[in-house]
Amino acid sequence: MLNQSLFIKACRGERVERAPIWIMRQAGRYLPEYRALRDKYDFISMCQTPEIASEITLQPIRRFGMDAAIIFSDILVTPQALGCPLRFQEGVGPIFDQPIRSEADAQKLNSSAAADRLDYVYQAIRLTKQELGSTPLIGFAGAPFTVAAYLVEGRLSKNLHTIKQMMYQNPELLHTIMKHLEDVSVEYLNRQIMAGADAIQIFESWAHALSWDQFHEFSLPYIQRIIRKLDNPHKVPVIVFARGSSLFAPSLTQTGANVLGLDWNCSLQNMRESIPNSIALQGNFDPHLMYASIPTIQKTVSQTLTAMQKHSGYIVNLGHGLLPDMNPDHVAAFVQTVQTFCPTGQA
Ligand code: 1CP
Repeated sequence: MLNQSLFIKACRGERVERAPIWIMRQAGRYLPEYRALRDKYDFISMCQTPEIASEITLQPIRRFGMDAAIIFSDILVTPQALGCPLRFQEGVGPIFDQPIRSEADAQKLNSSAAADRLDYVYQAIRLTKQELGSTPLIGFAGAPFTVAAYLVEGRLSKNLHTIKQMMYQNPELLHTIMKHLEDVSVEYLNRQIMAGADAIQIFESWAHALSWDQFHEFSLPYIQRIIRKLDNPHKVPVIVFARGSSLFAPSLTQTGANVLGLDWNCSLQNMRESIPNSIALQGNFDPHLMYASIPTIQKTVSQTLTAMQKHSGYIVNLGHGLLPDMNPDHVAAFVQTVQTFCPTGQA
């Protein structure tokens, strides 16, 4: 356990010399060293080969020295472990050729021993921990609704037409599917913690597509139950990231999460004032800031850090992930500005 690292201390709301930083999708296609590996292997093979997954996890840490690493994998490995064939198509993204849309489809989901089929992730965590030294490693899973969105739609869908239809026409079926995802996620996260993950993050990347009532029926209780059922002997911090956090953050404080990951729509300061200090905050720069000039990045980051310096429990991140066409030099400037930040008057 890396209790004294900046990141873990900030997750616990303890005072730190400076805010720690890591970035969603820090391992990925914007890095030439990732693309070099990707030219040789398909995405799923990279996830399923512990040595490669570990190497990709370490790439951004070597290049930029972020204050935490996140294990290279994908949220869609859980339905794959439930028996749903998954493939990634260039230019399209993840595809389930047999989406789950009926009771008969749902009966094929097999959650017993599903977490065992994800052993390659635990192995990747063990390997990565040996290399990381004092940098903490984050494990993760998708929240059941976000994962179900891909599993029911079959592929990335902008308006979630099919799963929303299911919500109104056959909500019991959706709950059945999501219950399988809940069960495998609990076991999967427990096993990641056992393998050495120092923190875990639950991604509810599609929460913003839900109405208030739908969020409280199809998202919140699942996240709540997953966190409650974790067997977390060393109390590794639990981060919940939701797009739509600007609306749903007050409810998300009821999940038992130690940290809330905020999207870029909300004011960090307003959130800090309304969310109890026992919960740390993570975020929430607009990812597109990476397209700005380096001086603009430096100025924007410094302004936020200045405004947040009186608060403990703050972890710098983007409000969503890095995109493939982002310039690594701008990412470097972002990380460096955070790590060398010196508030005015305290130089
Ligand atoms: O072609 C390639 O090389 C694959 C691109 C890629 C990468 C690098 C995908 C496909 N997934 C990942 C890695 C990944 N995905 C990580 C690794 C760790 C890191 O952050 O560095 C993580 C945590 C994820 C999680 C993930 N996958 C989410 C939740 C976070 C988010 O971005 O909202 C989601 C929704 C996915 C699904 C997914 N995986 C990949 C794609 C193209 C998609 C669809 C994305 C979309 O719907 O827009």
